[in-house]
Amino acid sequence: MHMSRSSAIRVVSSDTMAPAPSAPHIAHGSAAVIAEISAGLLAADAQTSPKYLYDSLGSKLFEAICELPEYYPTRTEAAIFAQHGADIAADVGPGSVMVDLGAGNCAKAASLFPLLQPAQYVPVDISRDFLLDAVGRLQQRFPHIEMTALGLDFSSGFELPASVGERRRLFFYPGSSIGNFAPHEAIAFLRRLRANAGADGGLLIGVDLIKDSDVLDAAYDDGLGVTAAFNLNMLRHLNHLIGADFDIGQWQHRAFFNAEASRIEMHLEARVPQTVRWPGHERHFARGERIHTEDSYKYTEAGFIGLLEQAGFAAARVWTDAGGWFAVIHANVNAD
Ligand code: AVI
Repeated sequence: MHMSRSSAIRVVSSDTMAPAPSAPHIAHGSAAVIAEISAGLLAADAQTSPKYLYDSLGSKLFEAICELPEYYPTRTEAAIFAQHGADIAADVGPGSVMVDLGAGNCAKAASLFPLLQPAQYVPVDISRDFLLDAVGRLQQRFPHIEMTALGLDFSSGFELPASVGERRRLFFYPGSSIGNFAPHEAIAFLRRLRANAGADGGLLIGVDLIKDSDVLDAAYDDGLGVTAAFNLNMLRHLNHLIGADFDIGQWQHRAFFNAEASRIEMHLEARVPQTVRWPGHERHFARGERIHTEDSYKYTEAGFIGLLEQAGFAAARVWTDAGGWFAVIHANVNAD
């Protein structure tokens, strides 16, 4: 692996979000995006992929969610890193190639650089421009760490390019984002990481744990209504992408813990009967009918370790907070 004090930041591929508000009936999404969204909206139980929560306003609303008193995952995970950082770093070891999945502003990983001491940092995010800004600033603070930014959607499969060092790859996937995959999808995703990690690779991941449903419900339906705005903003984004005429005032946010499925479900519910139109299609929604917009799965420690094992990881170490609300897990590739 090449290392230099003034290593250039490489951007290997790009993908951009399309956030600006637009008039209904003008579609700005690609044909594939329009087809995917249309199929979900026309299904008997209407649903959309949670990735459409994240246009530029949606990303800002998610940042605001992370500041809410009710939304415990971000601060609980940060507290685990603050309390157990040295122990985690000893388990991981210095000199890894740290591949940060969904890096955003790279702040979480950067706060761990002094402890984890990676040789190379590889932030991956769908939002290339945002990433470039963040990595540019970071490279100045940490000139001895080689940085290679990857602008790509890693959720739908990826191969790491040759510019990413092959020895000791550490996938860093904090924030319990793994919970936004259904368990079978999570296993498939973890298997892809395993395949890209090499024989001496590993994974450092944040996982949200099952807890009292009142705590979970409040985290996804906060008093200030920020999560409601985050969810409703998806309709604005869909109007832009497929040229639909969703009237946001006619919809309301619903979020609740489904204990049987061990997941928070987020939905948008029609306040009144209405027909939504977009080029070539229309869909009638009865009052109270819902669009399922996101799931956020919650695990037991043992349940998640079982998932890791099925995906080809072994020797997991787990750190949790005193309340057992959240877990940070380090697992190595099972080389057997
Ligand atoms: C990004 N992801 C881990 C968040 C979660 O908790 O599932 C997304 C979110 N949805 C509503 N609030 C936060």
